[in-house]
Amino acid sequence: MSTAITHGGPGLPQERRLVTEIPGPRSRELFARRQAAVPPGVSTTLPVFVTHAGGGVVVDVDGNSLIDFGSGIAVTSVGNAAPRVVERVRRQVADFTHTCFMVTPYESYVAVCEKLNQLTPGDHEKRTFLVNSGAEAVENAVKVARHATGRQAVVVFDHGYHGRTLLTMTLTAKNMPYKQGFGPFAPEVYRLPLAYPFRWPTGPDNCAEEAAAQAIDMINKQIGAENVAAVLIEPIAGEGGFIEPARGFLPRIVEFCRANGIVFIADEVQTGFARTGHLFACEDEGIVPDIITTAKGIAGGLPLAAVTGRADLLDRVHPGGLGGTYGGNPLACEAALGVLETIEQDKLVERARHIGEIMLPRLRAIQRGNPIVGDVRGRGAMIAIELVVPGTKEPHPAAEIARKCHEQGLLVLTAGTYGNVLRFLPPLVIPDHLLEEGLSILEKALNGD
Ligand code: PLZ
Repeated sequence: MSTAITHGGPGLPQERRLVTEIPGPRSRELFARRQAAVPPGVSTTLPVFVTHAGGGVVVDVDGNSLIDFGSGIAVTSVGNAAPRVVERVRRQVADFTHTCFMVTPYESYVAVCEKLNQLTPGDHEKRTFLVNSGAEAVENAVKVARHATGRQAVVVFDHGYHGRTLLTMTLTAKNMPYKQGFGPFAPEVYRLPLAYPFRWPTGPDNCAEEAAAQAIDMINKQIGAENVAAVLIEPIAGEGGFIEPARGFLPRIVEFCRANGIVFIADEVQTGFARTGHLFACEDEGIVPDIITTAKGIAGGLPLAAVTGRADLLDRVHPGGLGGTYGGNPLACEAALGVLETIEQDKLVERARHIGEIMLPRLRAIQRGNPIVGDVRGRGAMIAIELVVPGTKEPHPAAEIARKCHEQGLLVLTAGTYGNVLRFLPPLVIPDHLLEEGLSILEKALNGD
């Protein structure tokens, strides 16, 4: 194992380096221990055990340095062990680790909420409260919407992913692996078609209008708009395969919600915090959600999530109706403040756009030469390719291509309702040469080299 490395962060050598096969012998040993101690229900994408990570690389116990196109599923957008995050957390852990904000508060929680109220779309008066995970944020957003409207129904969309708790698993579209055997599910959840341009039956051109018309008709006819507490949607479907709803679809749905007293909730757990080349993906079409849920990229890897929304909705809930022991833990809040400083000072919104400008043209060139690539899509540093059987739209499994990339030291993730999407979520601080090298590895894997 390399002895030069003493800690992670951006100081790690920014290089791909393979010194054993992937996974190497130390990782295989640890994996055997893991198999005996951890149930298989918790799966593993790439079974190398990590010792350090930073910039655009992940270093394993065998001394291999892999290019990171995953960011721990869109979490370490500022990089792993980002200096401002490390420094703030280091200071905080020495001062105090926890009091419970509901017992005796501390300033950093309030500062994070102030920042989110200011930075999320819309200049109306807002409130924020903090929880631990994306699922918890979504679940709480629904609680608030139901409480504020006195209604029960929640509308979600095909290909949506919202979490693994009972309610958020119910809100999630895909059965395997998320729901199979875990029922019964929560009541009053209704799923409608999503404006998925690549797979819309009449083609992409009329997708937005047709999908919106169908959704609105189904709400009116099957649920009754007056029974709907909330419409919940990811502005880009993440786990579902980085599906950007056809332009015009989201504004139409928002307009319908406004006209019918329905709370519009944007789930920006995966898309938030500069990932898409905006601070929040809703900004792309000027969407102002009533409530926005955030997590992942918010705190550089420390567990934190937030519910931000219209003050008149959030203030309705009675004292004590919202909370949790760890929500807005002081370490996570300091990390979030470090993340927000980093995004601003290091201009990571622009950096995300730059990543998209490198990736999209190269992926489109690969698509022109390789008919297995059916679609190239995404924004900023949230980019995907959808694989098909050449000449058709039959899904072609992404896992085998991902495995070839892994063997070559490129960490990529799969996604998609049909498991045929390769998604790329590099840390926003990844150097350009690693992006280029990663794309070359991907190109070879797709070509079967
Ligand atoms: N909403 C839009 O993407 C989490 C799931 C990983 P938690 N996505 C990664 C897995 O297989 O469990 C996600 C999301 C959107 C909600 C969530 C849930 O966030 O922090 O995983 O609870």
